[in-house]
Amino acid sequence: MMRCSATFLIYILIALFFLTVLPATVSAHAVMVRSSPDKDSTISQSPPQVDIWFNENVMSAHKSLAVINSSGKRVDNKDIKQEALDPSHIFTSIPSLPPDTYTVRYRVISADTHVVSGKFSFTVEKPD
Ligand SMILES: [Cu+2]
Repeated sequence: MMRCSATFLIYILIALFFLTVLPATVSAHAVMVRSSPDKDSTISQSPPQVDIWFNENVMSAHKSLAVINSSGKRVDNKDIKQEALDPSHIFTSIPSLPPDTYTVRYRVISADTHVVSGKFSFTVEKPD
């Protein structure tokens, strides 16, 4: 009986190890750290492209980045690229954007195979 419960205790400890220690090391998926235009920024001129940088390299497969205007219409050139020498950087070109608030939606696959998606906005203001 003693022996049985000691074995049981070891199983509990092993289970606790996998539940607590392992996820901390495995779930280190990519996080957006910077963008251009900046998140929530207001700019006076339409930028030539929209850039996103992650804290680590992301996979080249299944990446997406869309720029959507306030009416819900997609306005980017649908030519997403990834920087060859820095795979943490994805970008897409855009036409000259009229004043409006735009939402950037992205979706990439982390090095740990987890899907990471998110969105942020920027505003192109009317020139005075
Ligand atoms: Cu992950």
